[in-house]
Amino acid sequence: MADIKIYSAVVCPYAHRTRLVLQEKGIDFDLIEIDLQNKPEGFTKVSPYGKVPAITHGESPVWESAVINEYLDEVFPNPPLLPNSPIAKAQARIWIDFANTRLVPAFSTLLRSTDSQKQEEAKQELYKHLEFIETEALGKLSQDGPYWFGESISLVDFTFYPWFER
Ligand SMILES: N[C@@H](CCC(=O)N[C@@H](CS)C(=O)NCC(=O)O)C(=O)O
Repeated sequence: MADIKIYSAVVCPYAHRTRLVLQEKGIDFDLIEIDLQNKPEGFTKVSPYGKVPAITHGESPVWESAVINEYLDEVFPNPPLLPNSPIAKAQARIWIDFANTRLVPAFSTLLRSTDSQKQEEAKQELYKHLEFIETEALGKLSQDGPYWFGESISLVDFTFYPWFER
């Protein structure tokens, strides 16, 4: 039995973020697939918001994909997935926050809205965020390689990837 358990759902892009980080670090883990329509009894003990992903490390639960991923990076430092310097680390966190508070909400609104006027507004909002990424991130930070910060893959790549893939 692995020390790390991840509670995941095959359809969930947030859970994919954490699964990607576990794979990248080569961490041994047990995967527990959660049926989100029929959550198992006691699930809120490991995931108080009732959402995936959540992990347990030994007996300790951690939830929220961005928090889990930073936790894993601290506890399993190789390969490191955040830059070293405080300013670069702050930049990484700004982009992770951008994904969570801007890109993903715009994406979800576009996906879910049934009204054509609302769809159009959501599309414009999503375009605005994508253009911002293109100029402020890809145009400035990514020039030395294929990843967000150039040569090395980071938590920022794993944060955005499930939405870019979709
Ligand atoms: N902010 C959370 C979002 C997680 C989330 O929304 N997960 C969805 C599945 S993709 C979920 O578990 N939904 C079940 C529910 O809300 O009951 C994170 O980053 O981990």
